[in-house]
Amino acid sequence: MCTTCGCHHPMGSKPRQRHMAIAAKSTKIDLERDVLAENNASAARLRRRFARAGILALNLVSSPGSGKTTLLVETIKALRGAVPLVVIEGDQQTRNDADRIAATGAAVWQVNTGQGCHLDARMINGALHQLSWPNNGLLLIENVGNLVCPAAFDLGEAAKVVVLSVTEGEDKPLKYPDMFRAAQIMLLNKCDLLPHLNYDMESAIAYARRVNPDIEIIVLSAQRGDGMPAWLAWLQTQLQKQLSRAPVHYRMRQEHR
Ligand SMILES: Nc1nc2c(ncn2[C@@H]2O[C@H](COP(=O)(O)OP(=O)(O)O)[C@@H](O)[C@H]2O)c(=O)[nH]1
Ligand SMILES: [Mg+2]
Repeated sequence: MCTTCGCHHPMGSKPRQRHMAIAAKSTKIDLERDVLAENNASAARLRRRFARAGILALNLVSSPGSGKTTLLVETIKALRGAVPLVVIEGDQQTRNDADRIAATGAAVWQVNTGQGCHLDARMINGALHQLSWPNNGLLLIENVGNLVCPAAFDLGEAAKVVVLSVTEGEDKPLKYPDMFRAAQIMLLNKCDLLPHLNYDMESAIAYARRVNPDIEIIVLSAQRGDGMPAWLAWLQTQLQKQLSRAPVHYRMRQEHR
């Protein structure tokens, strides 16, 4: 008898091989389920701690090069002194992005994932041991550049912010729907390049709304500054919402600052 699935097909027979393949596949699915369940539990713990401290955690996701770090640098410059904030940078290798953030004066911790294609909640927890918690402020997380795996991994964030640049083509929301479904807002970046491209912005927006009818959308240029006021206003609204969920003693501290 087959010890894996309990069938009585002879060794080496086609049905036996088919059963073995199914058994191997289900082991893989179980393992993935376990990894995600463990991550979800850690993320839920982080989310509760962020809520208690009035921290708005945002998880920035995109393909490599869409402008996440540029956006973070410009956001930090705009918020300097007004909102406590820290940054966690995720990349497979190098400290390049952390150095760009550190040059603004903001506190930052770089996580190198090596072979890993995404950040997970355990990495965020580890990074937070290296940073002071930005109570009543912002935790900005730049995920590894990749429109696939980061969609599945909750980091305890209040929202995923997907950055799509106009040089990537209109159809990315249709090709990578999980990411656009998981995001609360899409920032359509590099709009300064539109005059040089044959890019159909209406289609890009329609595709994003087809996979996620509730997604909020801001067209911007992190480099030139277009759309930045709308993005900063969105951040302020989210900060207020997060703060209104925090316990009263945190809110009072914020009001008396
Ligand atoms: N034209 C233009 N280039 C941009 C804009 N934002 C970022 N870039 C450029 O795009 C490249 C990748 O940006 P980066 O912020 O490193 O992207 P990341 O990999 O998503 O962090 C850099 O050369 C940036 O200068 C933008 O709004 N307009
Ligand atoms: Mg970057």
